[in-house]
Formats: sequence, C-alpha cells, structure tokens
Amino acid sequence: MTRREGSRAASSQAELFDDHPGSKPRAIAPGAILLPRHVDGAEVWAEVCTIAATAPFRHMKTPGGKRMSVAMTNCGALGWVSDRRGYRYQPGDPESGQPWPAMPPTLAAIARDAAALAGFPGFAPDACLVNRYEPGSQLALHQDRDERDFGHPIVSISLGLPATFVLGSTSRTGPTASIPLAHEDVLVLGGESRMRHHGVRPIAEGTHALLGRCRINLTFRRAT
Ligand SMILES: O=C(O)CCC(=O)C(=O)O
Repeated sequence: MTRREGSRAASSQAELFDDHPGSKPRAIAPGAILLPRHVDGAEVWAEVCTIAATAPFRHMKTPGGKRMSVAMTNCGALGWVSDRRGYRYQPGDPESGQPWPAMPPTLAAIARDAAALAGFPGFAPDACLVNRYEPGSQLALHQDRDERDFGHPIVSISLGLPATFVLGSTSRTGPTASIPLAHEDVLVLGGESRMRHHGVRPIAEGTHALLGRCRINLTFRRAT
C-alpha cells in the first residue's frame, strides 16, 4: 500500500469510527463542545434507575402554574425545583422532605472529566437535574441562571431516544442552531456559551433498545 493509499484508508477508518466511543470532541461554538458517544450508557442508566427509586420522576409546575411536559428528579447536594414560588435549588426533595439522593461518584467524575476535556478543568458539580422526555415532550428556550457563579460550565449527558438540541445566543431572540444529540453523547456549555439560551425540540416517537420510549438527560451544574 502506498503512503497515499495508507492515509486514505486511515481517514476512511476515522470517518467510520467518527461517532464511536472515544471520538474526538467537536466544537459547536466557542465554549460549546460535543463529546460524541462519550459514556457507557448502560452504566449511567443504571445510576438513573437507582436515583429514581428514591426520588421518583415528577412533572413540576412552572411558576405560572403550567405542568411541565418533561418529568424531573435530582441527585446531589442541591436539586433544581420549580413551583408557584419560582425556580430555585434546594437541598431536599419537596415530595418526600428527604435530601436528594447523593450524586454517584462515577457520574460526578464523568462530568468533571468531560468539562476538563472541553477546556474547563476543576469542575465540581453539586447539583444534577435528571430530565425524562417521552415522545412529544420538549423544553422551551431558556437560560440557566439560577446558579451563583456563571463561571462554572454546564455538562449534560444524553441517553435513549435522539433529540434536537437548540442552541441560541445570549439574547432570547438571537439566531439558533440545531444540534442532534444521541445516546451516550455529552455536551459541555461553558465560557462564552454558558449563558446561551437553549432548549429541546419535541422528541420524535420511537423506542430505544435500552430505555424504551424515552430520552433521559442529566445536567450537572455548580449551583453554589
Ligand atoms: O435535555 C437537554 O438536553 C437539555 C436540558 C436543559 O437544558 C435543562 O435541563 O436546563
């Protein structure tokens, strides 16, 4: 094989393996980095099932009283909640009055390492919001602004059915880009992208081999 043929073979192999475990981080925008197929989905899913056995998924209400189509739970020292009193982080599950389940060290390590790979070393999340989407559920364009220090990145893991993530700008009406997110993908939003508006388009009907008729997203944040 000539050198040229060798390098062609190597590059077609790189394409072949592009979206397989260990594939390279992909910059979407400054500070917005996608790590395709970055986690062991079965391992993360097992942790989600354990969390939900203690703090079940529930449909929270918006401050305006609307039921959210996405079901949510939390793990970590603080959990994100929404109700008539507003959006906030709190140490206890309002449904049970008990602390949220502890953040599994394996998940905290995934979030820390993904942030470091994306250029944000030293990330130590204290809150993990777990979202469960069924086909048809969606998340409206919003900004994550309930945290104390926006210098920390946000790391999210996707499992199950595919989604279209919408990444906007720091202003609500700015242009948006659509980013497909698949099972085992990790997305990091930090630096210039930390305050970008973002959301999730309605999930298409489907059945995932491991999770069934749902998508799970875990969002790791430093709230304090
Ligand atoms: O589900 C996702 O990919 C995004 C979740 C999100 O933006 C949020 O929970 O604030």
